[in-house]
Order: sequence, then structure tokens, then C-alpha cells
Amino acid sequence: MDILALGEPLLEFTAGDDRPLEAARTFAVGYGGDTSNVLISASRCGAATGYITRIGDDGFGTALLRLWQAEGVDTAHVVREPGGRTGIYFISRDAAHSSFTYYRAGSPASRLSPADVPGEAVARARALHVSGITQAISVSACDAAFHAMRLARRHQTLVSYDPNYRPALWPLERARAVVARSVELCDVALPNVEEGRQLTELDDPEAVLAWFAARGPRIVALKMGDRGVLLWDDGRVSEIPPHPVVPVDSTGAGDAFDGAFVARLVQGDTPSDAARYAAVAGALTTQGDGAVHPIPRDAAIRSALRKD
Ligand code: KDG
Repeated sequence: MDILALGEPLLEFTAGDDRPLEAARTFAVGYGGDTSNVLISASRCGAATGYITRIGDDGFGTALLRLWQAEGVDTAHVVREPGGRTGIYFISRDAAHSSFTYYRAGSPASRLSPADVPGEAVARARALHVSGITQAISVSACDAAFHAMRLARRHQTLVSYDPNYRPALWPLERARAVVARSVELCDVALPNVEEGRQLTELDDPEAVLAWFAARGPRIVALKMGDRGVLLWDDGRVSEIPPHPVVPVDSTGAGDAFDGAFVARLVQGDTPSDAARYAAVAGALTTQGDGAVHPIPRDAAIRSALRKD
């Protein structure tokens, strides 16, 4: 296995015609959940991936299983809970921004615990990916994330970590404490600049990058949207230019970056080459609605890279 991830998948409902939820008439059905998005992106870039999660035995759980099977994401470590209700979220958009409304409290994934972490599979994987969302959904899921990171470190499995700070899921001070510790335990930190500013109380992107780097990861990729990526590679700082696009919906773009970046790292790319490739993956993901549908495949990324 190249990349294992631990976290919560969600069904996604995007309100049509840029209407707020209270006025929505139609919803486009898609898929989300940051760690699931990461795996699908990595799979589309050619990596062998597997998911550690819990879903319900409801129709949404079945839909997710079919998605992962179609995308080549291994489901050997997906537990189906009898009677469980898989989490869902709604995206509504106005001219200025998208907002997320979650219906996920008490979901099967919120019952993830250290007992769900398959020790051998984590030890054999080349990379393990976890996120702050995994840690925010419940105390036992947070324990599972720390347990998996510890195991991975013990076996030289690369640990990638995206804080993915979601204020609706947990208070800032708790997020700060958990993110700071997680950054100490990871090899690759993948924050975006807005959450980086909130978590560190620093403004300048270089200072935010330095805050993450000071906690020990070998690589930090600070995602800055249309300003590209600021990369820390074992003491060297470089700027990765953006791939120019006019965004339609940026949901999942950071996750697509993460999946493409880690997929290329485990294939042996330098962090700088991996970040150039992943910046294109993230940019192309903003070209369509929803988190998963627009995530590009390797061929599309390479063709866009040739035009840059
Ligand atoms: O990054 C996109 C995710 O935020 C989206 O798919 C939903 O996982 C999600 C979450 O918890 O916000």
C-alpha cells in the first residue's frame, strides 16, 4: 500500500442555483470528507491507497463503498456499523463564499478509536495521512489519529498531516493544542495559509511557514490558493507558482493537493517537483462543483504542467 488514510467520509449535497439552504430547491449529490478526497486524488495520480474508517450500513454507506471501489481505494479496513447513519454535509454558495452545514454528530466515523487502526497495515504502508478533521469529530477519533501517527513513526511510515481547521467542529484553543502536537509527530505538514494564520496568530506567510517548520516536520507545504505554495524542504524555502485558473468552487482543492503531493513524494519526486504537480491538481479541482468530481487524473495534470 502506498498511502493509508484515517478519517470520516461524507455524502455531499450542493444547493443548486447558488441559493442559501433555506431557499434551496435542488441539491447535486457528491462525495466529500477530506481524507476520502485525499485518497481519491492520490489514486487518480496512480498511488495504491486504502481507507481506515467506519460507515453505516445505510444507502449512503453503500454509495461510498461503490465510490471507493470505482476509484481503486482499498476498503479492507472500512467497518460497516449495523444501524449506523453515515455523515452528510450541505454546501451552499453565495457570490462571496461557500458554507458547509454538517449532519455528522454520532456518525459511525465519530466512533473511530485506536482499536480500528490496523497495526500491520500502517507499519507496511509507505505513508499515513490524517487530518485535524479526524481529530475534531470525537475524542476517540482523535485518540485513533494519535495512535496511528505513533505507530507509523515507529515503522518509518511517512506521516502526512493537514490541520484542515473547521471552526464549526471544535474550538480554536483546542484545535491549536492538538494541531501543534500533531505537527511535531508528522513528516509532512500541509496547512493552508488562512488556517495557518488562525492557528498561529501570525500574519506573514513566511512566519506561518516557520511556525510549522519549527515543530520538526521535514516538509511543510503552505497552500496559498492563487498565490501558489510556500515550501519548506528540510531548511530550504522556495515558492511554487500557482497554476492559473478562474475558480468555480474550491471545495476539496486542498485535499486534492495533499493526495497528489504525497502520491508523488512516495514515488520519489523531490518535494519541489511534487508541489508543482500538486499545485496543478489543486487548481484543476476548483474547475467544477463539489469535492470529488473535479479532482484530476495524472494525464490531465501532466498535460496542464506542460502548458505552464
Ligand atoms: O476539504 C473539503 C472537505 O472540507 C469537505 O469534503 C467536507 O470533510 C469535510 C469536512 O469535514 O469539512
